[in-house]
Amino acid sequence: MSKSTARNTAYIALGSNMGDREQWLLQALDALNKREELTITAVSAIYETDPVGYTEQDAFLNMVIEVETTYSPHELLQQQLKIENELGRVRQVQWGPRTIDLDLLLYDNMVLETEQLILPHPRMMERAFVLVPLRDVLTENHVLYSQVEQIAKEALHSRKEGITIWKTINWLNV
Ligand code: PH2
Ligand code: MG
Ligand code: MG
Repeated sequence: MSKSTARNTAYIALGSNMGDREQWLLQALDALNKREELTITAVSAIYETDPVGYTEQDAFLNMVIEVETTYSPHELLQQQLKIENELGRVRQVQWGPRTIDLDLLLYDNMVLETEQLILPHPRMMERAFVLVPLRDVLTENHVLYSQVEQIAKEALHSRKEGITIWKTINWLNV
């Protein structure tokens, strides 16, 4: 099947705070993009962010990507979990250190609540470490765009949230 038949747009947040954090992010991008059913269409900058929730852990690198995919939301979630496992993630402490975390934020404008998956991601609007990179890639016609834009701008410029731009990558060159 040709990748160009992909029709759905999804946004995935990535985070890492163990080992070579950038390598984990890049390996996850690579693993996702290798799949026929998915194409990465936009990549945010990489941000370094203070840990939220469980704060006795190292700083994270966070980013968000936009993908076009023929996977259903649940299929996409399964693929994300598979990649987390392939990249050696061990779940120890809830919200604790992790090599790589992939969270499905948005899938088109879908609103969904099942046992495995809630869309939009239930905590995303409270998490500046998600909204700041999401603002880099979210299309302006998305229903959440102006809200995301406003919260993200405030969070980045106030510097209260401990979020700094760490690196911009050109996805086509990595
Ligand atoms: N992820 C968490 C908990 N806390 N803090 C930051 N800064 N970045 C994260 O990705 C993160 C977190 C649970 O997934
Ligand atoms: Mg997470
Ligand atoms: Mg997760």
